[in-house]
Amino acid sequence: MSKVVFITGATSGFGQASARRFAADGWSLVLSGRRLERLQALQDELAGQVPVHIATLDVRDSDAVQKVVAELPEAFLPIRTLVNNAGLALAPEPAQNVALEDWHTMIDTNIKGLVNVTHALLPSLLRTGKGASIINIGSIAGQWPYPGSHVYGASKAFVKQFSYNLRCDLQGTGVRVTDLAPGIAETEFTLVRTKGNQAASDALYRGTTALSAEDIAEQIHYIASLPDHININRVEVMPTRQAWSSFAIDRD
Ligand code: NDP
Ligand code: 8X3
Repeated sequence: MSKVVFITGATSGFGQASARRFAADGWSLVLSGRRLERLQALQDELAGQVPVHIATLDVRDSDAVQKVVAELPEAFLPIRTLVNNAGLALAPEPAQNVALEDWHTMIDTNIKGLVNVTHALLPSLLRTGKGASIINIGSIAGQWPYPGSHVYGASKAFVKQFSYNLRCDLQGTGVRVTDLAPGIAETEFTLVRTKGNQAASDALYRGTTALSAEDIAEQIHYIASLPDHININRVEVMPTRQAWSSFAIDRD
């Protein structure tokens, strides 16, 4: 029987590249996201290779999450790997200038959305048991502070600690949990973060070599494909051309 991966945020970036990577290895795909046309295009692209089930889903809506999971076709059960990838950053500016609504959107998506999907799929992952994986997409922003990261970084710190804590409770079930924390990667992430400012997005990635969506998809597939007895707790991946910076000192 083919292994099944459930990917949130499969309409772009890491999620979309992961769908292609798992398909190349013969996994069956459950692909979700809010943009139906993109899900359909990806299904059209990959359905010749592997079974593909698509579901429009806003992870913030816990009832919708439960419905999508309840309506999974038998052929796509049980789930072996959950890739909790859907997420976003907003308002890369000082905290004191940010609209409360933007903070709420990040909390609702990156924290509550990830929790909604995890809760709904845990029974299926437990049915798989040995070899099952939850791969949570965190960020270097969950480990390292920087200006303009405010709630985004804090939400990814939640992802890290939730991953570790889940591991504790799932001990003995065979279900593995990983916090995969990428650094700068060129996707639609900055376009979303700047609310559609293509010039700002282009400027961020210009003149350097960011990670690609495919780089991270490769990591995700690798983690999911390790022998059952290996759990990678956390991976932090930066491009070679990104590193930390010095402390900021306020001077007279
Ligand atoms: P993209 O913007 O390219 O993709 C984000 C995906 O998340 C889209 O498929 C989008 O789908 C989905 N998404 C956003 N909000 C929701 C929602 N409410 N419900 C369901 N799906 C949602 O960005 P990336 O691929 O770069 O980001 C993927 C993950 O990686 C995020 O969690 C991000 O925080 C994290 N990350 C990104 C880094 C980067 O530099 N790019 C670095 C470190 C971590 P749709 O709009 O169709 O719903
Ligand atoms: C996004 C990566 O470097 O913008 O999670 O914080 S970064």
